[in-house]
Amino acid sequence: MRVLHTSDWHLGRSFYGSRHSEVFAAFLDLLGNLIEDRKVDVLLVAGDVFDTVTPGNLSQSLYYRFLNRMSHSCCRHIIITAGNHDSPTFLEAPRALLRHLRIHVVGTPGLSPDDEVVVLQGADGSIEGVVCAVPFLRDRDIRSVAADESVDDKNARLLDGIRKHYQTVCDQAEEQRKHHPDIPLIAMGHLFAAGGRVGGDEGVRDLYIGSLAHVPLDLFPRSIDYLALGHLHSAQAVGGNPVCRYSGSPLPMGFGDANQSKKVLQIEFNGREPLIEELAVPCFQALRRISGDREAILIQIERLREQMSDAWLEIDYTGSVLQDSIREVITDAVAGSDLEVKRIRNRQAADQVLAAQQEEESLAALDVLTVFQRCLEQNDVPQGEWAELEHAFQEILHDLRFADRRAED
Ligand SMILES: [Mn+2]
Repeated sequence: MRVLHTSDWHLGRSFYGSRHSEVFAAFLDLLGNLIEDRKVDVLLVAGDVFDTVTPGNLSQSLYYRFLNRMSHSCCRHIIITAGNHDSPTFLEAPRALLRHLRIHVVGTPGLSPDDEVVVLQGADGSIEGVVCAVPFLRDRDIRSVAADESVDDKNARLLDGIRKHYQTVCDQAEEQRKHHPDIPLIAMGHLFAAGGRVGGDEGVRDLYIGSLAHVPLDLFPRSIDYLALGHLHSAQAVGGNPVCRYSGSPLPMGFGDANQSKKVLQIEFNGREPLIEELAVPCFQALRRISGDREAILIQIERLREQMSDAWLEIDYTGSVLQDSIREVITDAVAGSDLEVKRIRNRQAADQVLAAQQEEESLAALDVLTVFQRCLEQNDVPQGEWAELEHAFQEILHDLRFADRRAED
């Protein structure tokens, strides 16, 4: 049995103000080709299919076109779980219809563990494997709230909730393979496993909100033969365990991970033993980060022009001379080429302005937590209290977001 593991497509994500649906379309074409060429039997998508809880029509159309193509392919099962970016109810809305195409969608943890167990059948109808399709677990899905609990209590309860959830679903899956001891048990998850590396522009803070817990690997039942994770955007085996993997996002999510090689993972099962192969996803849109003083920036742009590059650029001016005109200089330098400047950072100007007059900062350029930290600073809140206040603040943010989602759902 051949399985493909991917996650974090973030369909519809805009890139510094540009929508790049062609890139998403190119990726889904590639994925479809890989599945057909390699005769893949099962596709796992471990969360964050869409970037937002209300994906646009174009993103939805790409998604359904892909699923439609796959329903006519060799791929016998597609299992899609919701990530923290997805609306569980939006994903699940066409569930009954998709099930006829052997596409299983799990948005929220089910009332019964059966709802999260998918039995994989071979072409001849025999049982080939079992999947525990566990979606992103929200705080309130799994944790009972106690009065006056501390942050530590809360985390402990959250971890305990996650542990129990996996245990229940995996027990149910074990029940399915009782008479087939040689078939693999695959579990999915969208969470932050302890030992995972965060890199680039992942929006680390986002990853903590609502699910502060770093989930230790020993929390997962030993019956799992392969753990297919989503949430972190760089592909990796967690904590050196080769069968606990993040596939990572197949597309770069910002200039910060532009140099990472992006992947989808192929897992060939020999009995219960997974044989893993990383399949490279080519770069559909070149991204370049250029930094230096005026001279260095111009030389690098010239070089890219000579290569007829159509890269998107992020430019970081680090020269010691305050250059107000750096934007015009760069605009002139790329004029008439296919290069596209997405972002210019003028460190000198920024530092001076920040030092001189903090009020002049544009609020839009700061993230929410930074603003909150500024408030703590200005109100002389002792440093020792910051961690707990920040935690409480993030919890409120999470709840607000959840309420927004509910409203949108
Ligand atoms: Mn993600």
